[in-house]
Amino acid sequence: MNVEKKDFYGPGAANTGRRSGGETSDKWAESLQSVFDLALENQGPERTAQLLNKLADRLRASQTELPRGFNPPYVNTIPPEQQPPFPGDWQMERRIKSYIRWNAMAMVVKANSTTNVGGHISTYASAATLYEVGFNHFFRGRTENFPGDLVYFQGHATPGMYARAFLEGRLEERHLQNFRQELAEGGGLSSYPHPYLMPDFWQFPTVSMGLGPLLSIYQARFNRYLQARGLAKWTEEPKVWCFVGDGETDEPETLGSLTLASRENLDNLIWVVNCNLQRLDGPVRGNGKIIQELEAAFLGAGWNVIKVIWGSDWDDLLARDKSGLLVKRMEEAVDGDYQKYSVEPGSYTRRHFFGKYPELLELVNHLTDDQIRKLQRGGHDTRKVYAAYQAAFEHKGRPTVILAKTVKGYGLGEAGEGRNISHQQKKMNEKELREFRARFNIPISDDVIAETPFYRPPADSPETKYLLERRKALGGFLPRRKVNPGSGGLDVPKPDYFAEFFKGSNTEVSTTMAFVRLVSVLLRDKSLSKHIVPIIPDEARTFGLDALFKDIGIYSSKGQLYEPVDSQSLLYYNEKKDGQILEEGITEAGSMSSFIAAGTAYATHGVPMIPFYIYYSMFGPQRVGDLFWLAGDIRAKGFLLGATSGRTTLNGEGLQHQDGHSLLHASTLPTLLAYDPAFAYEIAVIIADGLRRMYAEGEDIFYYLSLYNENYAMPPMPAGVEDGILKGLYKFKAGAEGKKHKAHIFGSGPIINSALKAQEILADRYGVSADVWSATSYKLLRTDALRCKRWNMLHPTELPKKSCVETLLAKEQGVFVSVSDYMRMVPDQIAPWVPGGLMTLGTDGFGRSDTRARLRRFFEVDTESTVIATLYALAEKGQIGKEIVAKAIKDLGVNPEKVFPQIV
Ligand SMILES: Cc1ncc(C[n+]2csc(CCOP(=O)(O)OP(=O)(O)O)c2C)c(N)n1
Ligand SMILES: [Mg+2]
Repeated sequence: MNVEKKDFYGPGAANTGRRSGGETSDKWAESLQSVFDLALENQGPERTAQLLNKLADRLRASQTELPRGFNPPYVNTIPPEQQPPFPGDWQMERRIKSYIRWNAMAMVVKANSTTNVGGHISTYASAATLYEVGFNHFFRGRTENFPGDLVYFQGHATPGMYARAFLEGRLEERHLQNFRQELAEGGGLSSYPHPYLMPDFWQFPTVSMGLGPLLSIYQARFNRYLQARGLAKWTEEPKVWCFVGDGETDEPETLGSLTLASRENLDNLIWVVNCNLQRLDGPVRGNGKIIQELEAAFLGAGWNVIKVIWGSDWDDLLARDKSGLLVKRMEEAVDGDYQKYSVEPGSYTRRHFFGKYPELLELVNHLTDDQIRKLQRGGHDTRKVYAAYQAAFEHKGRPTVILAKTVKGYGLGEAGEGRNISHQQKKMNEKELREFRARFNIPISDDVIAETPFYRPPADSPETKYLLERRKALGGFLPRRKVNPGSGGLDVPKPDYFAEFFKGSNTEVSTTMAFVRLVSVLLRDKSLSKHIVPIIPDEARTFGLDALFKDIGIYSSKGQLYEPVDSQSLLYYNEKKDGQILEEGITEAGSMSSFIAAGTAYATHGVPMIPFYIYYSMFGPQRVGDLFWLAGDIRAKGFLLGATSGRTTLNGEGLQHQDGHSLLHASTLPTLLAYDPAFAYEIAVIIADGLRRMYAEGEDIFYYLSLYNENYAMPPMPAGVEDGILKGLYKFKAGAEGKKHKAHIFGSGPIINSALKAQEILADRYGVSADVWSATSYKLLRTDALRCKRWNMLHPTELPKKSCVETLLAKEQGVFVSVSDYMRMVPDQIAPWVPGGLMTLGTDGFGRSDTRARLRRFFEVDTESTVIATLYALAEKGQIGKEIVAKAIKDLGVNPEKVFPQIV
């Protein structure tokens, strides 16, 4: 063809219509079409697709933009001829599934007949086949040499998981009766997957949407990391399965890390997106098609995509549709239409779906309306789902997503099948129950049906035998969480191992530097070293962790395929296949997910791992608080290090970086021990004890430490303060003797230096002896005080218990002041138990970029403000005159009319 290339293919050619319109173009189209048909006939579809791709490459080479958004057709990815034979007993599995459906529904209906504790019927109803094919054929349980496949169940599908465990004999009727009534006598079943509440059952919390999918990616990658470091205890690699709602994919966390999974070739990861086309309020994409949208996103991200849209009943129709009109109609209809078809009778679908083209009406002429209504969606067809799972299981090189089309509330009929109210449906009347029973053939008699009794086939029934045999063949029950006895029993270093930190140093260092030094010491410990997982979101150089790059390397499944630009330097960027550092790039959510995967390895893999996740403290719970909460639920262990802490210690960075509130967030987390250490030895004492409690004693807790970037000399550890450091408060330096007045200043982090300088001024100029205390944890002090107070309230006639704060301060005279780089509410937590009350200074309000000195004056946490506050506290108690305070304000150069940093 002698075409003037530039002219023909040139930009805008199509728009200008040059050589593209009229008869000529029709002829071109016709001849291309006939070549295409010939290729299809002789070479088959796959080969034709390859040829088309090659041609497209040539077009691309001429710098022509190809049409984008090219989506494969709206049909199953696996054609019927490639479907493997189904290895199970299809009828048997259907009966088992029906019983589970019934019990899952009954559990919710029962719970809501006497209480209003809620529950969901329609999510599991739509997903039953997706789960049952997994349970009967794919999900492998934990055995001696195999940790079990790691399955993230959709949170709202829990009734189905409990109902299955009931059939398996793992749960009894009394458990099901108490679904969502955990505080009932004898206990109950938690609403959703919560390892904290059901530690022998649930492994992964998923109900906060988006977090399960995100975690599953990092879990699959962490499995590879364990393997690369020689710590995995398996002969065959486990799969990570994650069940996701189609509505859930709107959460940015769900799709946010897809490319990590493909980049890392995570073919150990399988997602199943239950595309029931609905979320809570209505359709997910009423005006579009969620499956096509997701397919494009996953394909673009490099995943293997398997669509399971149509059930087997459609195979014949599609085979007979030679013109492609049926596929065209399938693509025209939007999800809102498909939702309607699931609700209306077959006559409606005949008229509105097939009826659009006379040829299609003819295609379904042989079907009754009822048969049309029953044309199944792929996600409800055991054989189609099996084929997809099998292909996903065997796929090599990429993660797989299965996009399965289902009907929300499948089987509920008028009670909520495919309706917009489906998600909230919790009750069913007798008529609806009868219909459900008939549809799924449940052997329950008329006289009891109104009570929605549970149904479990007898132990010697073929169904129970089949179900148990399948689980046995697959290695045991699931979900199941198991902590091997002794998995906490690591040989952790005794506190004296950290002697160098107790000695103090005249060299000025920050607590961050002290921590980095401590980690490098731990990394030299023979027995502990291999368990350590340093995690960092692209801030290693900020915190000085780059010192570890060379020694332990950065984990990379591909090793290092290039010569690093800084290869000549000592701290070069050293990526290794068995690297130990997880350098996550700029993703706090991803880093937290790695923290959680590592911090739960003691349970998921029976290998205790010790994550040290160090990050910009401002981007901790404020940024990814829901993952912090989840870390508690999942019983993750490890250390979170909020570096560059403090609203004034991190100077220069301003409002969005300077953190003065993470410790408040930390106070909301029930199993988190939160510390605000001032000195290197405090860090060593806390981490040594954390290692002991979590990894030797096996406690399911985790730690947060604020770390700062201000350098100062680290003092030696005073004798006998370890207990105080761990409990939250100890006297660091007593005030001068022989002064007229007495005061106590609690200091935390580097701001303790304001207290220490104030101590001198108060003694020298105002006759006040001020003891300086290091307050390492207001959270722990408060919890202890609350525990005592509550006990005293409930045991009013017994000898009252005294909290740690009360005991420590009982004999102290004078006033109490606190100063820290955090909001006042942090120390305020213990105010009710401080004799005479607590005068608090803190950094309430938005940060500013400026020097530390100016910032500390602005927020009133500097030396001068501490002196003034102490004098004022004394004046308030009438121990000194108010004019002394006024004079001090003047003498110390503080402007009493300066702005109040807190806004509202
Ligand atoms: C982060 C978060 N936001 C909101 C909810 C409340 N919620 C629970 S289920 C649901 C709808 C779920 O729709 P979809 O993901 O499509 O799941 P389906 O039940 O349809 O399978 C919503 C909004 C939640 N659990 N988590
Ligand atoms: Mg949905």
